[in-house]
Amino acid sequence: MTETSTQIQDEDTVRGELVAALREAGIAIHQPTDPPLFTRTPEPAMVPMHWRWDDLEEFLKRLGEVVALSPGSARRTLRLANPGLQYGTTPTFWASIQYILPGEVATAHRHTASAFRFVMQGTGCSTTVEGENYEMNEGDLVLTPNWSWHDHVHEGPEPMIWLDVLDVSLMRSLENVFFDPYETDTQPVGPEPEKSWREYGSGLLRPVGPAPRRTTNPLLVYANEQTLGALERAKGLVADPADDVILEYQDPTSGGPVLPAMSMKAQILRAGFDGVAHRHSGSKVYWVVEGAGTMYVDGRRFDWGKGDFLAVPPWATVRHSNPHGSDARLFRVDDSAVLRALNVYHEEVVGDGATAKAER
Ligand code: GTQ
Ligand code: FE2
Repeated sequence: MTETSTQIQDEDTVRGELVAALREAGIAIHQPTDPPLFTRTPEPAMVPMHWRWDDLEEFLKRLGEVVALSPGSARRTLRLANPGLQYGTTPTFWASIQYILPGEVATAHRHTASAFRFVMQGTGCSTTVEGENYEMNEGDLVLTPNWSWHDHVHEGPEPMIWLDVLDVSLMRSLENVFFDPYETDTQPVGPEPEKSWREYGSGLLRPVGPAPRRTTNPLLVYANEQTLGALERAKGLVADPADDVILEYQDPTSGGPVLPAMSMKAQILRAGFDGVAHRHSGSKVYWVVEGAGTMYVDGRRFDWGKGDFLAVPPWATVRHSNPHGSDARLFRVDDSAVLRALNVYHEEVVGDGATAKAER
């Protein structure tokens, strides 16, 4: 053995003893075998995913036959699980598809995770949020802000299907999951139906009085027809090179995101649109409301159609195209709101012509 290798061996032994002593004391030091803590750019465990409507619809029917909604049980849902993660659809969200049959009641409870419902199919179900009752019509976005009591009652003739997204992955990583069941199956409905919508739903006019200084969004429902109208108007603006026609649902009192950790967008990719590649901080989930198209995620190709879901990992490069003859419409939720609140949101165009679209 040469002198150098003896020294190294001694160093390894001494270092090993130190590491063991430190571990006993609840202390770590960087080890050459550790995975890097500071990667130059994010290296997400989350993987891009595509769930096709044909498969989901089949599973929903089977779920309806096999899983009963017994009183006190939570919800009947298909959870979109990301195989790269131990939990959730993205590091921030669990997206689920809820299936409720005529006559069923999804009983009242509240939790620290904020949630929303985006109605996919059906009619005749309503949700009550803190005593305000809202019909759930196709294309409506209905909020369940954190810690608000909520229950869903289905009085329509057909099964009802909607997308639920909760920021429960984030709550879980912060270890701030709280949950309360309500004392009865449903909560009483107050004297002013759809109160928040009657007060704030126009987005243009509001109840009189001093400007509200609020930290929470007072509006609980975003009706489909208003979204469609807004998108139609936005078609007259200059197209976004990456996203074509895109609008964010807003808190009408602040212009901020609809929920603290969730930014929702409505988007149209017009027939023939071919976007530039871009990426931004944070993860997102898409639902295809209408039409078909192609999404390239870090070079992987996903040909999507009506009813499909896609999940995009943080910082993945996305390129949209719609090579078809009719417009496609997407609903999306992303966690840019969290990253903006922490001043770490960044977005950029990727590849040729990647210039100053960056925002810090
Ligand atoms: O409808 O309240 O998909 O509490 C997951 C948790 C839906 C709900 C989910 C929930 C709900
Ligand atoms: Fe809930």
